[in-house]
Parts: sequence; structure tokens; C-alpha cells
Amino acid sequence: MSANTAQVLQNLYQKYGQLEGVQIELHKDLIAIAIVNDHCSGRVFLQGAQVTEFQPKNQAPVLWSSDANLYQLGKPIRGGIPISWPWFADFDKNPEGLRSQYEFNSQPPAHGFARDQQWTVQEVTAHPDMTRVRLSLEPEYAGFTRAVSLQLTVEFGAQLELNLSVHNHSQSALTYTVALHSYFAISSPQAVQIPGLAGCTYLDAIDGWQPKEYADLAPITTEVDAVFPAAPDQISLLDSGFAREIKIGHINLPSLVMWNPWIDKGSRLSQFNADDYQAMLCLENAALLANASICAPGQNQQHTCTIAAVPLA
Ligand code: TA6
Repeated sequence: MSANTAQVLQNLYQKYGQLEGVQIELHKDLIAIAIVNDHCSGRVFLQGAQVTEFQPKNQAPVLWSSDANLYQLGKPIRGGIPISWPWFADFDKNPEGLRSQYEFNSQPPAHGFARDQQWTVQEVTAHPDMTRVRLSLEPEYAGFTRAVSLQLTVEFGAQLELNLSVHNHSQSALTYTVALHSYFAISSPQAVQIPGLAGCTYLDAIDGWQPKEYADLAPITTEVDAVFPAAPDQISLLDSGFAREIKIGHINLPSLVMWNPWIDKGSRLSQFNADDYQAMLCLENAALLANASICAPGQNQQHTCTIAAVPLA
């Protein structure tokens, strides 16, 4: 354990260790805050401010997290809700207005750098019906010279709510793409439907980013990597195997990405077991491509997603 990790752990124990339903945890190199209240249990890591667990009482876990995670400093955790910021996926696939802000000497990491960095806990408040964890980051990355701060507020309650706030303290507008890259736990790819996407246009990232209409990508029987630049405000993931509906809403995250690596790509992913493709599906609330976010000087942008699981009769 690094000296800094030990110091952060000690500070968190002192400030929040006595709160009802709050546990400060160490998973190999990474610190997490685990919560339990009248509605649910949950967990969020300081690295990447990454929620990895949300399990409503008497229900199966709503989020999927890999059993193969190594929990190493700087290595993105696989699963839960990674925060892709200040760009989504491969840097080169992002709008010119975003790319022109940076000068990198080497290929920057996929999904930006906020998910690799250690965020600071600003608040933990525990009530029987809701536990709030607020984390902040002053992002630093070679080639990123903007005065920007991030804040993520997570509310674990009858539903899960994430609010990401991007504050632009610089003198020029900041263009970024962002995704709350949620991995949902599913009973099987054959058991899920996302009816709300019917008729929506997506770009097929595994077929030259060709525009296509979502006839019905579910049931899923092969790799899916579908980028919907504009998606409905609310969609539902229906899972007949778990007999539940997961309701996914957003504010200011107009795009959506649907992803399952399936067998071949799954075998090439880090921290991903051979059969994990059968237990997860990513539905990612995002602001991408023409819907990239622009934050004016001195202003902030708020991005919210809500996740609620409802048993099906
Ligand atoms: O959201 C879909 C995607 O962009 C896929 O193309 C795949 O790369 C996935 O994200 C996971 O990326 P990661 O860097 O977390 O392995």
C-alpha cells in the first residue's frame, strides 16, 4: 500500500468510518466506500469515482463488475459505471473541435483519463433511505492544460443517481465528449430487450461506423457496438430471465452506446473472463459526436443519469 493510500484511508476512517451503513474498504491498491441502507447496497471507488455496485434490497445486482479486476492504481476497473471524460472511446474518433484542443506526444488512452485518476471524497452523508457520496477531481494529464474541475455526486437510494458536474475555470470554451459507461448485469443476452430504441439511428462501430436503423439488436446473438448520437430521454432494459425492468433516464446525456463484446472481442479484453459476455450489457448515457458538450468559460455543465430496477409481475 502506498503512503498516500494509507493517509487517505486513515482520513476517511476518521471522517466517515462511524457513519451508519458506511464501510471504508481497501481492494488491493484501491480504496472504496461501501454503503448499505433501507433501499440498497452499493459501492464507489475513489479511482475514477467509479460506482461498481448497486443492488436494491431483495433483487439481483443491477450493475455488473468483473471478477477478474486487479484493482491496481491507474488500471481502469472493468464494470460498474466508468466515467469516460474528456473524450469517449478512441480519441481520434472524436469531433475535430475536441481534438484540436490538445497536443499529445503519443496516442492518449481510450475513454480519456478521468477514470484512471484518484478522486477526492468531499462528502458522505448517510440516511436510512439514501446515502450520498460526493467526489471531486482536478484532472491532470500531459497535454491537457485547461483549468477544469469535476465533481460526481452519487445517490444510492430507491434508485441510483449520478450527477457529473464539469466546471470550466478557463478563459476559453471547453469541448468534450462524455459517457457514463454503465455495465448492466443481465440474466443472458437472449433474455433482454430494449424496446425504446426501435426506429432510432445508430452508427455501427464494428461496421465502419455505418449509419443503421435499430430494427432490433436484441436478443443479442453477436458483438454489438452501437453508437446512438441521439437517443430517447428514458429507455428500459427488459430482462425476462431476472423478471425485471431497469429504467434508465438522463439529463444532458442525449447520446447512448450499446455494447456487448461477445466471444472474440471479449477474449481480447483486459479483466474480462471468457464467459462474461453472457452476463453483461453496456447501455451508456453519453454526449457524443454532434452532441458533444461545450462548456463556456467560467460556467459548468451538469450530466445526470438515473437507474431504477423494477420487478416485472
Ligand atoms: O462503449 C463501447 C466501447 O467504446 C467499446 O468499443 C469498447 O472499447 C468498450 O468501450 C470498453 O472499452 P475499455 O477501454 O473499457 O476496454
